[in-house]
Amino acid sequence: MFDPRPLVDIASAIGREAGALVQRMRASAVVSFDTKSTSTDVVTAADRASEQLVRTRLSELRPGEPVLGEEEGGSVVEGLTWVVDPIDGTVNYLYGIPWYSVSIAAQLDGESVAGAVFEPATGRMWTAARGHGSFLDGSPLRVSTTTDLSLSLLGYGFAYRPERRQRQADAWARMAARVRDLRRAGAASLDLCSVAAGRLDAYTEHGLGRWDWAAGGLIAAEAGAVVRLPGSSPELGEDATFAAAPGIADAMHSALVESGYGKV
Ligand code: LIP
Repeated sequence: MFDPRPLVDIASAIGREAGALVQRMRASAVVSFDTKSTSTDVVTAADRASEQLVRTRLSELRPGEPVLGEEEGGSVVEGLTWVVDPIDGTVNYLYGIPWYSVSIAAQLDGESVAGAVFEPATGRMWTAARGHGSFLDGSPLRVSTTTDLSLSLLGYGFAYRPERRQRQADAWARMAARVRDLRRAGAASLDLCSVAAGRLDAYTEHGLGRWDWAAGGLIAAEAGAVVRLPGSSPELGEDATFAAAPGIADAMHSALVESGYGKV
């Protein structure tokens, strides 16, 4: 019987080491950056150094297994693939906002079986192995027991393209009166971990990379969340990621559709 837990140990150890590098680079130098898809989509030298470290360690510990990373690319193949976001929440990192992670997942035929999300700024480690639960620093995680949409806390994000951001903002304006409140924290992996911990009752975002959700989506699912990954909920948008406490998942999904979120 396949046991994914050893893969969590590898992801955690490498994530912690890469996180220490990221933190040293943040502390020792003015963070310079380049841009990618738009002028606000940034990548720093630390992103690149972190991914190179993760790739080097994986080649040592798991020789021959492919890696898909945000900065150097790759692809998901049959069998085992490692999926890496070297810094998730790069804009937060650039501004010195301590809410960013190193996210490493192992996927089997494209489905996450092990994941670790490490917070370099705090040292907190979020983990999950498929079928074995999810944890924060070893303590079990469980989603919230919320059943009232109007008392739910909804996390969300924005696209980099200004024209889509405005359409998304219009949808969020229509959601604002239907939930307790909204939170935009800027790191998808940690938003998904927040759903797992009951710190958010739901989270959704368009346009995430596989590296953004591969570990955090498993952590949320193993904590009892309803998780819908890109391509599984056309009503929310082909590129939508959605995670919610089961008590409000259907009501939140319906409210988002009614707000026009699925058509932004
Ligand atoms: C970020 C996500 C965030 C999203 C940003 C960006 P990155 O990932 O974590 O949720 O809103 O646009 O995609 O680029 O920092 O790895």
